[in-house]
Amino acid sequence: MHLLPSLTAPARAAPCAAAHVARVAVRIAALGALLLAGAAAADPLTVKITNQAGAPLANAVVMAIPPRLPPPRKPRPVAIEQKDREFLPFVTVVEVGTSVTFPNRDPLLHHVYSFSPAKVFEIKLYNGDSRSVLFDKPGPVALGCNIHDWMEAHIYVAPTPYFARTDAQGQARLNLPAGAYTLQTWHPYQNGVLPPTDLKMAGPQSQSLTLPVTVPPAKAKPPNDPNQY
Ligand SMILES: [Cu+2]
Repeated sequence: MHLLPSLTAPARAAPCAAAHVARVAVRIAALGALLLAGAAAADPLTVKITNQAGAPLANAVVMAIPPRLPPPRKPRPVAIEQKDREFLPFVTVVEVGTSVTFPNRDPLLHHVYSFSPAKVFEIKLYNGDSRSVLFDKPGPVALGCNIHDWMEAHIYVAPTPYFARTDAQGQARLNLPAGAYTLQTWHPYQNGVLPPTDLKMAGPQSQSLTLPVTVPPAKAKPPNDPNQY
């Protein structure tokens, strides 16, 4: 019996199309206001990371993990280029579920691979565009090239949509809706793991962290020989 009103409701609403349009417009306006309110509620968090010597640490990943993740959205596609026999950029952070392509901009072949538990894959000798690789598990992924031993890059697959990478000044900037988070950091050369810290966002915040790193010696990059590789 209680189904009857909802079944008859559209029939009653139908004759007055103008009123229906107005109601939809009101709903869209309300949704817009809600979205604006949501955007306004996000506050900037600046995290400055230094190494054990007090120098700014670039290429560190900063992640803020809320107790409940927001509804999943379609992550933007990401590309990691190969240019002048190097990967660009050196560190990329993506959300779980992101597809990454590895366009080869060099006039020679590369062979990209990872043996990392978060994603094992290889794209055999190729040139130009690559197929895309889905990163569906969180964690670090170290990239190499089978042909060019010195080529190195890293992807961190983050379990949250809230992340940033530190710039040359060691600063990462995130915009976070008010609430509680666990703050996690990562760097490809970190010497030990920083314990996660609790973060309460209720207005703009900044934090300073020290992440000790051990940078391995750079691998020699031979001069380009067009007759070889
Ligand atoms: Cu290569």
